[in-house]
Amino acid sequence: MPSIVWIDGTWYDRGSAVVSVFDHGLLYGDGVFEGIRAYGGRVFRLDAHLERLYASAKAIWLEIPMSKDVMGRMVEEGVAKSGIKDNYIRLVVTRGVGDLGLDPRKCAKPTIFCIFDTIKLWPQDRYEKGLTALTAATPIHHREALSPRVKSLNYLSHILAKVEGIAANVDEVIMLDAAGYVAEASGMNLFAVSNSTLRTPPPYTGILRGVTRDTVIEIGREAGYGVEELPMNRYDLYTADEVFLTGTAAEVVGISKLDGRAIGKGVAGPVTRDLATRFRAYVTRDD
Ligand code: PXG
Repeated sequence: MPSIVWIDGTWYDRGSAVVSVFDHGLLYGDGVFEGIRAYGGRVFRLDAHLERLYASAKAIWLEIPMSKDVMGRMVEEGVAKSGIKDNYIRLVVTRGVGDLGLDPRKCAKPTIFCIFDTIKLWPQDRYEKGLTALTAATPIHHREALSPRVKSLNYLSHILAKVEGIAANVDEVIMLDAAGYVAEASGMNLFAVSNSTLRTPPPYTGILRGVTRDTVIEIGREAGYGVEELPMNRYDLYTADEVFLTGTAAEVVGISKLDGRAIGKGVAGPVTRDLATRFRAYVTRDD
C-alpha cells in the first residue's frame, strides 16, 4: 500500500507531498511531532499521543491552530483512507513558513502534516535474540536546555548517538544524561529487570515519557511484576537479569549485550518475551 500524506487540510500521495524550504521546522528544527501506530486499522492510544503533542507544543510556545478532536479525526480518517492495516503515523507541527531569522514571530501560522506509512525497525530475529548495544558518548539534551520530554524536531543528539552505534557495528545505543544516569535509547525507553521487578528511569529526570513505556508499566503491573521508576546507572544495567527497550516503532525488544557484556543469559530474557507477547495481545485485542 502506498503512503498518503495530509498537509494543512489537503491529501497528497507520497510523490507530491512537499513543504516549503522556508518552513522553520526545516530551517531551525522548530517544531514538534508524534510517532503513532495503528493496529488492524485502530489507532493505538491516540489520546495519549495527542496529549503529548499539544504539551510539547505548549512547552515550545507553539499554538496548534486545530483542536485535539479535529486533529484526532484527521488521523482516524487517514488510517481509513490509507488502506494500510498496520499504519505508522508521523504527525508533525512546525512553526510554519517564515522569513529567515530565528524569531518565531516571523511565521504567520504553523504547518501541520501527517504521514500514513509503515515502519519496521528490526528484523524478526532481533526480537528473539535481542539487540547488541553500547553506551553512547553523546548525552541526551540537558533537561533545562531542551527538555527531553518535548518531542521536538531536534533529534541530532539522538542521531549522533545512533551513528556511534553504527560505527561500532551494534544495533542500538543507550544514552546517558548530563549527570551520567541512564536515560533512554536513540528512540526508545529503557527498562531493567531484576527478580521480576521492572525498573525504569522516571520522566522528571529527563527522558521522553513514552506511550509504550506507560503501556508496558500498566501491563507489567497487571501481570504481577513489580514496577519501580528510579534513576539508574550503567552498573544497574550490566548486573540486571534483563534489559529491554520500548517504543512505538520498536514495540518491546530485548538487549542481549551492552558494552561488550552479556546481559543475563545473552538473549532476550523470559520477562522481556512475556511482556512482548502481552503487549502484542494488548494492542491487537478486540474490545
Ligand atoms: N524516547 C525517544 C527519544 C523517542 O523518540 C521514545 C522514547 C518512545 O516513545 P513512544 O511514545 O514511541 O513509546 C521515543 C519515540 C522513528 C520513531 O521514526 C521514533 C519514536 C517513535 C516512533 C518512531 O524513529 N520515538
